[in-house]
Amino acid sequence: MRKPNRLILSLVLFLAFRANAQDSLITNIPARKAFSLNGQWQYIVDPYETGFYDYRYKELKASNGDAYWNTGIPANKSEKKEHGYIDKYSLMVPGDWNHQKPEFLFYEGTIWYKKSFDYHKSSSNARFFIWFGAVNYRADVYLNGKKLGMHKGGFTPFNFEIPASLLKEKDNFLVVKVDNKRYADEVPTLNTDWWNYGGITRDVKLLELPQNFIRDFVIQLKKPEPGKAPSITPDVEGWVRLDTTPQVGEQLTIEIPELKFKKQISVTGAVTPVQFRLPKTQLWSPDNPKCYRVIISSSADKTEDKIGFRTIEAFGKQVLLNGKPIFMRGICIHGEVAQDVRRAVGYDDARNLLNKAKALGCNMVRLAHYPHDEAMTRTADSLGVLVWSEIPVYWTIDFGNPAVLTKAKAQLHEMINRDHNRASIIIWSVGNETPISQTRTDFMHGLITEAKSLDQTRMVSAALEVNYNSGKNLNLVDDPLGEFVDLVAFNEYLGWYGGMPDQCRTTNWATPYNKPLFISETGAEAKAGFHADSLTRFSEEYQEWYFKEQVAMLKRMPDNYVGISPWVMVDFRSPKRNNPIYQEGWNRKGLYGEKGEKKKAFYTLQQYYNNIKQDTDNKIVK
Ligand code: GCB
Repeated sequence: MRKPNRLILSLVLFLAFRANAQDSLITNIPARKAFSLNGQWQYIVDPYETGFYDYRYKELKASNGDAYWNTGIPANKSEKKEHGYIDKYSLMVPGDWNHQKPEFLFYEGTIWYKKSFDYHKSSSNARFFIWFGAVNYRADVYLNGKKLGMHKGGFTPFNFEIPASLLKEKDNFLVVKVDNKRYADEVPTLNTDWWNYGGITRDVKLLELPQNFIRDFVIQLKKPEPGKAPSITPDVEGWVRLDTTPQVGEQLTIEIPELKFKKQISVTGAVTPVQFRLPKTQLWSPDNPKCYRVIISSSADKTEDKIGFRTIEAFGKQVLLNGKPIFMRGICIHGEVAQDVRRAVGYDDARNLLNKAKALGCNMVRLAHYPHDEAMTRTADSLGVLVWSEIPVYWTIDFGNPAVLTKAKAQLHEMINRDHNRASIIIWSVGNETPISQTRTDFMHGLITEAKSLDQTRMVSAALEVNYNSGKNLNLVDDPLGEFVDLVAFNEYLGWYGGMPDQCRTTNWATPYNKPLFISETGAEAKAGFHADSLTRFSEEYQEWYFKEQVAMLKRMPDNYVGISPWVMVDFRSPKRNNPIYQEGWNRKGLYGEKGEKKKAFYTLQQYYNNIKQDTDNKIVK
């Protein structure tokens, strides 16, 4: 047989993971030696955008001394300065601003952050980047009076290159204008059921990299043969992206020391497809979250990651992990630490949240409704928790606006690129409860197609709409998006929104799509510690009854029912929830209260999951 030529091979390889030429994200940051810019930053609150615009509402000129990206220190005692940065006004980075000062609890608007730093370059031939884990929502970044760039999207990483000549040894003046005002044509839009925490909410780092560094790479098990388990010597494929087009003859080396594996690959362009067979390998799964150290090196650069190898697919009515059916015992999680009323960030928060899910008996989490901190997905890898990761295309986005689709796609790219080596992530979700119309379906279909073109090794889904009472006692999940997703997922609140929990006794669920069916939300509110009879809303007894009725109903789910992630793990802040006695600005659907108290319904769900776990021995039992 003739060998396929390299071009054809490359095209085939690119089908599983597409490297997009426009994507500029530098990934795998935790492995990079970087200069941390975390810590105290000085700030100016600027609700009127005074430091950004002149009175005619045009962006100020860089030369304008009143621009807040310029120093506020007067050159002499006569110079008029109406802004400045001092320690008295400081905020911790990373961290939302809302929890740091009482006066910021409900603030939405602009805050200017400023950090001064010295920097000693290790090499005279290096390139420099500033990298942000996330800034909510819009970030305008300036160094020493020069604009480096602007980014929108509150939950994904981004980076800007710093011209080497701009970076000084002493007293660099870094300013970030952070604006978290909500707009109808942004993603998310004006209306969400969570608090819009503002600020530089994740890590900030300065990266010093070689000229032709390794920007991004994918090393994953190949898309599975339909319905088949990977062999014990599984096939890997992916790509490595060098920053610029490399020299002829350049080689890449991929090593997995624990497997005594080493392979050299000739670079074929800025993006080099990678394909090889591993030696005998332990597959990653919740029961055995085995990750291997993978080292990638080029002549100029070297990086490494801890990667788990597994396959995942929707096959007929089932979801197969490493070729075997799994049932997802999930829970939805917001990226919030309720006890401290703040955004979650870093490994301690990630471990605490994921251990709460494990205590419930979960093997899966739905990270709602936006990409969580990278520490979360990395911790999920190491703890063996399956992950649904989502972009904040939530409710009523401006679906008819092509610019909004572009913004949503940008966030989709950043989410997938950051985490495409995480074994824990099995589902990319392109949105939540988007009301059906042709315009919305076209928009969402566009996102699904984009997600699949970037990564064909995972499932793509979204929380779909339900057609209530479409037959006698039958609720049908027949949202037209069902045709395009791999996993048909829906949210239902039978017994909380409309009716009482005993409605579950006569309700049945189905989907016309011959695909696995997942309940991505269900839940009822209860204020922790409030006890009454089970007919009393907001009592722990009501919530417990709700879950008991749900569990009984789940026993009658059709045979394509593959899992559930109830809403929600912990009570969370929401400005929409204003019952003055039970809510006080909190959505109380948590199975844990805001202080971490376990509500009665926690034990109902835990029991359900324990029973499933005991019964599930490589077969699906509801
Ligand atoms: C939903 C949303 C979720 C809300 C929840 C609720 O369907 O997806 O973001 O918080 O319902 O509590 O109403």
